[in-house]
Amino acid sequence: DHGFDFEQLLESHLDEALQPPSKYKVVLLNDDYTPMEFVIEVLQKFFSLDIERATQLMLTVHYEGKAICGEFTAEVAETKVMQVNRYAKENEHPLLCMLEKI
Ligand code: TYC
Repeated sequence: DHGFDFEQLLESHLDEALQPPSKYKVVLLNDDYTPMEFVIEVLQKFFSLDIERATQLMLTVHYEGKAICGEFTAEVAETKVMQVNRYAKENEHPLLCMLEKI
């Protein structure tokens, strides 16, 4: 019939609600100018890494070109990317952070 299928609509909404929220990787990119100390500071400040982990991750980016800082829900990931890129700009460094959908 041409009646609206409420049962199917309800079922699809319930299915959707059961899905885990989509996740994003936050990726940090290398450049030739940002001081290593500044990158370490950023990783401690915005990703709650201790100084050893922050240094290791900075060196991975430095030698490999990029590295994943963490996996977050869309909203948290977008906020971290904005915070890092704004903080780098404020301090006049070319450091860039990006989102990668998983
Ligand atoms: N390559 C930079 C340098 O030699 C350091 C650096 C590391 C820059 C990581 C950005 O995401 C970065 N000073």
